[in-house]
Amino acid sequence: MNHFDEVVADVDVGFYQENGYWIGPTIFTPEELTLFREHHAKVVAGEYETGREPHSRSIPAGDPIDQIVKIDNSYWSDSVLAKLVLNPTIGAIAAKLAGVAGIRLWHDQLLHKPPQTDTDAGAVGWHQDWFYWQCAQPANMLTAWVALVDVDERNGCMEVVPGSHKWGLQDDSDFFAQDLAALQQSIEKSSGKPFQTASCVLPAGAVSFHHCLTIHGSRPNLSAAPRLSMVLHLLPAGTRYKRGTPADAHANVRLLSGMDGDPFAGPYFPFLYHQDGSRNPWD
Ligand SMILES: O=C(O)CCC(=O)C(=O)O
Repeated sequence: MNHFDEVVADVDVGFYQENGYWIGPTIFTPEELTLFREHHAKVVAGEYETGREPHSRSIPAGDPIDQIVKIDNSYWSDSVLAKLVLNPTIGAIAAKLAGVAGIRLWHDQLLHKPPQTDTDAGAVGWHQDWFYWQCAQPANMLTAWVALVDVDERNGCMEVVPGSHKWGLQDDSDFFAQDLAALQQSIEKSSGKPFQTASCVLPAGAVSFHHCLTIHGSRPNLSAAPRLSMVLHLLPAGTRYKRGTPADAHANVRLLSGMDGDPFAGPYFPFLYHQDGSRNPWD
């Protein structure tokens, strides 16, 4: 029996399939977390251990942190964060939840949500991840959200709308929207469904998973310390490029030949896990 079979039971897979999310186990030790937080802070400060820039960052290094910092593909810049992002246990759990043989990285997202007592600027607007990823099909992708500190409602933990992965694609996704109430109203109107949320409360080192069509977002951080996390956007092996969708401008499309049906594969989409055991990060 593989280790992940002990931490994700069939009942958990059923919960994920029914609700579009699952609160997973604690994966990382306090010692690992200390190291991850140090390297997370280095990347936020623009200190890139590998000498390579991340793919993108929402605010330049050195600017005052008065809004959420979002850095994509931080693992290019830091080998310690790369170990977290390519964690095979997370990959194995994701494969089991999604019912697939192998899991690759789509891209990572380093998040630093500063304390925001006087403004809403730390919120993450309601969205479905696949709204931004329609170029990758089928829509069976998922996300692993790793807490580097304890997260709860006080510091703006992620909230999901259970079951919303069955509502189909909504047009109103907006990660950077700050008025959550207005966005909720608009999604409720277009979907015809009432919005109920569940909080993803996690101790440091634990991971939650959500389906790429699950609506999620988060409120501002009302605590005194930053909310620190690493987000692993994951790709079932065999996911292919669909040409001509509204997401054709996604950065990952530029890493392919451009042919309709190209597999998202190769070194830019490293494996976290494959059930045949022949996992090769740079395959
Ligand atoms: O961390 C948050 O509040 C939102 C993260 C998110 O959008 C995601 O994990 O896909």
